[in-house]
Amino acid sequence: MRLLLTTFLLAACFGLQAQTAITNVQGRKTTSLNGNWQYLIDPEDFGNRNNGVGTERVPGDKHEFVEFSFDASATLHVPGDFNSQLPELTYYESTVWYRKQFDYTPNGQRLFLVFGAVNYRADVYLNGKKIGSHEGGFTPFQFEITALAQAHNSIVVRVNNQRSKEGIPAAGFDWYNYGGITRDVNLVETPASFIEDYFVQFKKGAANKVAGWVKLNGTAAAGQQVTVSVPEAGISYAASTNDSGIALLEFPATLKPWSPDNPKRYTVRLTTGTDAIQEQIGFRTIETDGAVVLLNRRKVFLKGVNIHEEIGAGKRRAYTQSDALYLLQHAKAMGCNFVRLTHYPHSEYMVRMADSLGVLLWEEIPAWQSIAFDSPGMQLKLSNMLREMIARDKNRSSIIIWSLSNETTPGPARDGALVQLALLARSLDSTRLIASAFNHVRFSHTTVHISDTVSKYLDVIGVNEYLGWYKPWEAPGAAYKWTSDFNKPLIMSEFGAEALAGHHGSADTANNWTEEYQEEVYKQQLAMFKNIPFLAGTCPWVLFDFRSPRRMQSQYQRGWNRKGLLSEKGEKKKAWYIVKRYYDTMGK
Ligand code: GCB
Repeated sequence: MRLLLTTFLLAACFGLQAQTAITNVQGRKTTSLNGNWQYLIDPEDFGNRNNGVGTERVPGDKHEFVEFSFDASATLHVPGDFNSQLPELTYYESTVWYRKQFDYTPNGQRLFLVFGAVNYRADVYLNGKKIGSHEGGFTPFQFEITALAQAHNSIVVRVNNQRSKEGIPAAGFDWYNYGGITRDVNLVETPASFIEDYFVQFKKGAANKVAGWVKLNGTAAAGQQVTVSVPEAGISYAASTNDSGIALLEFPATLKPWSPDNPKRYTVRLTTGTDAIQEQIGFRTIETDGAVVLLNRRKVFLKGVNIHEEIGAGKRRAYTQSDALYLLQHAKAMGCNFVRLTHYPHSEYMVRMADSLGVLLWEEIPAWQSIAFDSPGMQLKLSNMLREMIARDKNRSSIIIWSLSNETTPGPARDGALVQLALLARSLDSTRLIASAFNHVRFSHTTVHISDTVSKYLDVIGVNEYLGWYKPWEAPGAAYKWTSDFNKPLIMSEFGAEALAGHHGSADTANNWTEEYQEEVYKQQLAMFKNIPFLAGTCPWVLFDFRSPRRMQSQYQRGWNRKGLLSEKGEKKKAWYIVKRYYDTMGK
């Protein structure tokens, strides 16, 4: 009874919820729904209130008055943000309705409609009926439409990118709020009983054992045999599913470990009586020992950089495979072996590209600064985002760190929420490191102390500090000392300063936006880093200048955060060479 009531209350509060997307969409039988989608711009969100657009209401008779129609509308490209596609949408933050029609011939398979990401809210209608909603702009979601699909179909999506205090991120954030159906949309066909999800990685700390699970979906999911094979390594392992349709895996394996120097991946095949799927998976271990990060049992220094999911030169969200290549190649060119994907899960192309190029990744949910941790439903929303991120990317060897938040303010509500998230992340994936980026460190002149108590629950502590920019130096960088309450690795997850590329002048005034000032900040930072014995990695803020409407300095910023080591066009600023030299001298 209680369960029924809870289910009812949840449904009443949240309406029809989208499902977590199936894993490895690329490895399935798909029909792409990318391309041109018709649209209606609805700044008042009127079509939502009178509830006619989603259901594609048509006049009942010649006296009924309906004031919308997709039929003669122009189109927006999907995937892609809407802001960069039409000048009138440049700063738009409200509702856009999208419509796509498709034909379908039933063939006995199950059918899923999978969205790679919609920023920020999506209400999805199929053939005039609402099939569910999703909140959160950076993770995939799906609906099973097997019973609803017809010969001719019409999908309508209400996309709304309005900021709100209860959103994640909340009302204010320092990046461009690109709205729209920003990632691929696919129809995925599966057999009645199919491989829904799986986790195949080295067992925590064991480079000679693979462990994980395979989860089947369908009425006959229990008691099925699942075979996992890695042909190149001569591995074939069979297990049976339990009553929940899950087969646990654990088998010895001699596999070359994946690393930035040798991003070796294996074709891994999963087979059941009715389904088969395969993909390229790399295997590596990642651990900490005191303040050291160990990759494949060897100490590694994380030579990182922060990247936003943006192609600045095109003033648009990045969303293609070649965008991913472009962004990661620029990180590699600076000598990086590590990238922090700020401040949200980037597209799946990005993590798969990192797998293939050999780039280690920090991936995080968009719990950025002023999240309303004590508002009802917030924990559930945070947990959903974490689950969806881990569900999508848990087989990617590039990902070594799940991050829970960025620059949130300590206090009972935040602390409780982050501890819950840390426990959840560990329960979903015991193999990776858990981190958070903090900015509340204690400065006492030239001593900096790390004391955020949530660190107890983390493997790696991230600190964002802007000495030389938001906080003036009190002495040269070399005079600073760092101490910590925790014997854990520190990643300097952000530091930097602004400079307009090509603008030169003195190195001693912050607000002249010169390359020389930015360069000097980096020199002082690197001098300081030499004194931090527990430093395990660094991530300058940020690789490219990026768009941020809050940046209104009219000579140098003009809507851009200028902390890039590269301009939005890829021009190297002087500080870029400082970081490059630092990383080159650190060796492998
Ligand atoms: C930060 C934030 C980052 C901002 C950056 C800045 O601390 O984490 O999102 O863009 O500072 O430039 O102010």
